[in-house]
Amino acid sequence: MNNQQRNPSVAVIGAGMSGILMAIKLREAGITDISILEKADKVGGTWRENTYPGVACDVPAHMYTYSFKGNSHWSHRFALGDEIQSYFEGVASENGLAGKIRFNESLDQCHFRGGQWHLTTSKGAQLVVDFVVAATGILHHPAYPDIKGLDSFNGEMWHTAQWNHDVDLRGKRVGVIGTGSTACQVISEISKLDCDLTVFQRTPQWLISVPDKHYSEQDKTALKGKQRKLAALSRRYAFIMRNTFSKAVTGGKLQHALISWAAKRNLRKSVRDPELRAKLTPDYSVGCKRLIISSTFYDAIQRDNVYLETMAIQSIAEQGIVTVDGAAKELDVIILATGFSPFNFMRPMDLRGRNGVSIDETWAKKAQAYRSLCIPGFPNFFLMLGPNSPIGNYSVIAMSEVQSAYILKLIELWKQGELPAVEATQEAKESYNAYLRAGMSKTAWVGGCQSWYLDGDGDPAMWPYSWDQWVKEHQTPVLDDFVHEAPAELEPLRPAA
Ligand code: N01
Repeated sequence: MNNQQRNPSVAVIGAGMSGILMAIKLREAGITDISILEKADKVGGTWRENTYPGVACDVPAHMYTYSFKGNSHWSHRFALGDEIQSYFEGVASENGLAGKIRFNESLDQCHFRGGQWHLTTSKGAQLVVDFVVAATGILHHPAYPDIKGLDSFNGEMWHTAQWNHDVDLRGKRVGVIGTGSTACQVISEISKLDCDLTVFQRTPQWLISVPDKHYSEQDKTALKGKQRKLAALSRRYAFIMRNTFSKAVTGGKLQHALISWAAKRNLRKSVRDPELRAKLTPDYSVGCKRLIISSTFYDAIQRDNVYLETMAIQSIAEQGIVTVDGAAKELDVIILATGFSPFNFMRPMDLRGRNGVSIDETWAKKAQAYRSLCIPGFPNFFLMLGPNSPIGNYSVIAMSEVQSAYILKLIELWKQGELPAVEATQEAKESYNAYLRAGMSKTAWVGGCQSWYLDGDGDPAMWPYSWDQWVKEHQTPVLDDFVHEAPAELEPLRPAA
């Protein structure tokens, strides 16, 4: 069947970084029947949600932009969250998207019937579309720690992704649980306040210090309106990140040795007190957990008003936190810097593919996809930044650009009649995941630690190969990896427009 004449209808779920990108790219490809659903009242995704003190991107800002829209306004090498939020709002608005997004409307139901997707939104609206792109993000479901008595605390408590800006931390006894990337940013910032801060560390982390350059007005002016210069700067940073951090965690022996040396030296040089240094020294390989880029955390943890508690937490009580040695730390505020549940993806949406099979059933054993974005049994459904898409310490924007181009190629194949529906075969998914598994053994993520990179089976849900390999493998869809017979259920397709 040839759908050449058809302007497919596409629903994009989420108006964060990848949803904005997908909508822009769909329009550039001449696809105009686009519905964008956004659960919140603004674009921005993670940068809208995370407003904690010190929130910043630890990927250099000049490469944390779309390739088609450099930004001369960044104030620092590692841009602050509100600047990044403004950037995404600006791009959405310049591309005329803001007025087109259905804000405060999430997707509750998404069922495949009769060759199309039937959507029901939180406002009760019904939509029928040919394609769905779930641009719902990875790290957006706050993970609450499974600590006894969590709800019994009498003071204020919140997760970093739901920062309570009404509470002034000055003069308060504050406890932070966690020492991941988020915690390091929060602790660096709030330790400057006149508060009594206790950091509860379960596992120490490796940190790399990269100076956070400040861009002067002169620097910004020199880049203003110069898209080629900005693109060159972005490429330079991307080259450095790929050939250092990303290679170090995906089998590059020399890069791993260098990064390990830098992390260990950073700890040695930054923390003079041997007792504190011992507490901060991980017992696993560098890069096993996500490398933390911070030039401020070690200073912060050594401030007089900051205490590092390494005794495991036994419970949370009305007055504060009790550690396993029976000691109780009285607190006014507890901040949960305990990360996210990365395997929920688009859920809790009620997503059902062919024959009414739900995503929960499909992913009961493991969240897997073909090329991170196609799920067998879910035709014409794409998942941006799905399972195994994260690339160690690299820009998710670059990854999403490759994915959006690939999705458009698949839609084009459908338009050309090469595919009755875009659905990866079960075999292709299995063989793709075997290929991923084969690459994991040489990565740093299997270096004997626990991290959000690992799924319930302890397998890293990451891309274990190089960036170049990622790009190369998304150049041309392999037709044999897709279903070619239109199951009865795919009929009838809508008549040509
Ligand atoms: O979360 P995490 P995050 N009792 O999962 C601890 C991105 N990011 O929000 O290591 C005690 O890394 C847990 O301890 P342990 C980035 O990709 C990017 O910090 O499991 N502690 C750990 O210390 C990053 O990797 C930027 O033993 C408990 C912490 O909580 C990802 O987000 C900025 C506990 C969780 O660390 C997630 O980072 C910030 C418990 N029961 C974040 N449960 C950028 O700059 C958990 N912990 C782009």
